[in-house]
Amino acid sequence: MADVNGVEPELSRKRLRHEPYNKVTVVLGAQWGDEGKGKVVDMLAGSSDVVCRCQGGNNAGHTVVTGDAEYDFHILPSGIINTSAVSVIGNGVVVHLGQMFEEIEKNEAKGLKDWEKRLIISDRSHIVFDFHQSVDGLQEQERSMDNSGTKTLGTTKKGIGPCYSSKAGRHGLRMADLLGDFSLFEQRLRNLVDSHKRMFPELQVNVEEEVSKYKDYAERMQPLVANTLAYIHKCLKENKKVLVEGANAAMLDIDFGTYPYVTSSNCSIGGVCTGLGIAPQYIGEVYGVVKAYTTRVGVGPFPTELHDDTGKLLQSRGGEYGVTTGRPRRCGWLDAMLLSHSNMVNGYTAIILTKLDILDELEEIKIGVGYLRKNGERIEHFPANMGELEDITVEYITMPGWMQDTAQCRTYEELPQNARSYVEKIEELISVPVKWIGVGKSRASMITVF
Ligand code: 2SA
Ligand code: GDP
Ligand code: MG
Repeated sequence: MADVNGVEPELSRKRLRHEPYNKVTVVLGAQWGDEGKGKVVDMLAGSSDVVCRCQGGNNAGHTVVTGDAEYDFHILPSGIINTSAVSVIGNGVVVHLGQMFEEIEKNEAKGLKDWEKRLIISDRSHIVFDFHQSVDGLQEQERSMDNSGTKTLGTTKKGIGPCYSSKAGRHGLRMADLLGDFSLFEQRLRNLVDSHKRMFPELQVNVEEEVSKYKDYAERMQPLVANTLAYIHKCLKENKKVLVEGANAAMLDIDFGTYPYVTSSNCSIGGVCTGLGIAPQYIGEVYGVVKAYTTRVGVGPFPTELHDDTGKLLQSRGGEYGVTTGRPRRCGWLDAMLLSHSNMVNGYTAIILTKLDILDELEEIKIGVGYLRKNGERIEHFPANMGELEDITVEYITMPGWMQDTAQCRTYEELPQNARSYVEKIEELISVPVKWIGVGKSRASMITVF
């Protein structure tokens, strides 16, 4: 029977079944972080209308080098310097407000302008309090005294784990609470402090100071907070280009990373859906950012780690120091077992290979291609058990280096033959094409392969 408008049900249903709107492009770290996501996002932000962060907090450190300045972003999306794109901090992100404002001021001094006109923060995002950061430090101290073998995790002490614990424990506070009835916010804040004090009696918190600080933040945040879910969907319907910037990386993912040596969010593709409210049918390109070797900052197993001069060379040539904490990053060879695992989780449509130039001086380059148990038995997939991972022997292939400066190369053909063979070997090992290759920090130092 026709409906009130005289439309037959079948026709009416057909109208409701629309093609997905415009699709979202996603940039994800494929290893243990610091692959160069900031630089990649800056490159893609130029042709994007919206750039979003979906998870993590200011533990992340994303570097963007423009012609005249070097920016480091922690909580702000790396697209914020692009004046034609709106930056969104999604519901899956945890935000320390004081440190966010500090980051904004620091970047204003470097030339960031009019950010308030193009920054939107989700009303569902959770607040990281100072006491979450103190608890992060206390938990690390406890772990260092633990005799069960975990040692410390080497967190950034930005309160990420404790804040996500509050979220999962359902007593966390969100931006929507801050902008709602303040007396209710104050009461919940006091309760949250009390519950943390019960867990950590040595925790010092000046609650009165906190309350008055947040009263001030409530006013400052009013114009910045919005329903980002509705905003993103409106943008997609209007055919706008939405880019998502993953923070941390697949091997730090709370489910698929090297647990417990991970961060507390889903840094993989699932975190894009839950951390922004983007359904899988709207996900388009998924770019995996792969550093041409491997680094890890913090504690935890690292099968292809180098403890020799080559490791030191990668660290010094690559400038491998944490952007948030300044800690030296551990360095090692590229690991195809790890990348295959990461690709299974994220389904990369293409790889962006960064820092190829850092390998320029090496006579030989190795790639880890298999894991063997001590008895010689082959391990087919990346192990879940950290004891097992710590005990494996890595099987390598060795490729000849190119011993030439690649920093000036701007086309794939200009790369030395051995560098191209290295790239093609990576494509073959993980069965994903390499779309861009980074040969330097600057915006210009990116080769488009296809
Ligand atoms: P947390 O603070 O709870 O998220 O730490 C848990 C683990 O996650 C690692 N982690 C990182 N790894 C690489 N890069 C990160 N960002 C900074 C950077 C790190 C820095 O860009 O360099 O400056 O040290 C990052 N954030 C968290 C962390 O090392 C723990 O292993
Ligand atoms: P992110 O966390 O993934 O954004 O990466 P980080 O910013 O923490 O670390 C990457 C570092 O490598 C930064 O200092 C970048 O400027 C630098 N970088 C990115 N791509 C390249 C590249 O292709 N070559 C070189 N030499 N440096 C790069
Ligand atoms: Mg980083």
